[in-house]
Amino acid sequence: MRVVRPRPALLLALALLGTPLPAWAEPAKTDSVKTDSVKTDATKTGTGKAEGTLAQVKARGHLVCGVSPGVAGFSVPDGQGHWTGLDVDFCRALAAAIFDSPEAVRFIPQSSAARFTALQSGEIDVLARNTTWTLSRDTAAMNFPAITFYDGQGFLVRKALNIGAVKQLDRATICLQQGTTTELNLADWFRTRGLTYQVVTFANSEQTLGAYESGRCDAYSTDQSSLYGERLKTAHPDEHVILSEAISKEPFAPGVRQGDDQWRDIVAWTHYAMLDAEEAGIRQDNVEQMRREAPSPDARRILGLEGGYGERLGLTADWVARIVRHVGNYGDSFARNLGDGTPLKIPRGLNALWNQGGLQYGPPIR
Ligand SMILES: N[C@@H](CCC(=O)N[C@@H](CS)C(=O)NCC(=O)O)C(=O)O
Repeated sequence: MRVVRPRPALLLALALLGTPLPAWAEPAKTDSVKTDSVKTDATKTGTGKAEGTLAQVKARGHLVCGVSPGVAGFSVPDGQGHWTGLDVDFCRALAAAIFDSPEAVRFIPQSSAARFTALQSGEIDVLARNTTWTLSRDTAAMNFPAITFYDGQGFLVRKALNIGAVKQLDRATICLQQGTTTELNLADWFRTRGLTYQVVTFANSEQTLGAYESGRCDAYSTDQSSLYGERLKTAHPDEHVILSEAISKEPFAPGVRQGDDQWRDIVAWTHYAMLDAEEAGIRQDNVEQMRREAPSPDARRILGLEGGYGERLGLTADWVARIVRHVGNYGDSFARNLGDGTPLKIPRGLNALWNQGGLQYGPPIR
């Protein structure tokens, strides 16, 4: 089995210093069972202050958000350094709730391998980076307050290969990104079925896609939501297809440091507020009208006309109105970044609201 595994300089430096690598950063041994276990001693020593993130953010005057360097629909910078995407919107929503400004946020791109260290070290306040919530990441390194996107691992293949099912990739060479859940799921899936494969891993998606396109691999595997954008980046998107099968659960959640309950609540309820606003019919294009016209008791609580729920989070009464005014509800953000009106055209699927056949369910604001 050929395994090519370029190592980022940081990991190399840590290795040279004899520092134990966090397990998510360790090279996967594709010829033996590997779990995504995380060594707590290596990850609980971060210098980031666990307490008082909200106070730190307020004192600084802006939020610092770790995002993916470039995953279409989730976090993409334009030529002027302006970021857009579902993960970006989530951070803008936090900034809107805290500062009444979606611009009061600085985005710091994070590689797959370095993202958790950035959170632990205090470099970022929140990690919103197509990051899968797993038990080992949760217990060792961070907390995952809410699932902002339900995904699964998929495969991009050339149409010419005539492959309709993942099992037809037996003995194939597969390109993927190191430091991800992707390589662990792949090992499980193939092993369980007695199938074999070769894996070639890279430090970022640009290299991974480049290798796939140059014919070095038969398939490119990562989260299905990322593959929508990766396919469009190829020279001839029509020559590639994303297999419909997903081989894993990839619940994306923002990450925060352990030990700061207030910040964890703010991050969780920012997502729930966007869901509850959607469920109550409060959208970016009608939020002012909803605030003027006496809406339902539920909408009055959400919009801060009654109750003072925002203050309980350390925010203001109108925190949800701020979020929806500046960023929109969850459906607004999904439509703008991923939906039918975008080149990606990702179906709402599991990310529809619970009362529309999906899994997105905001607990009540009351
Ligand atoms: N959801 C998976 C994969 C996340 C991930 O890192 N995906 C890659 C592949 S699309 C990525 O974001 N790459 C962007 C880059 O490094 O430029 C995880 O949390 O491990």
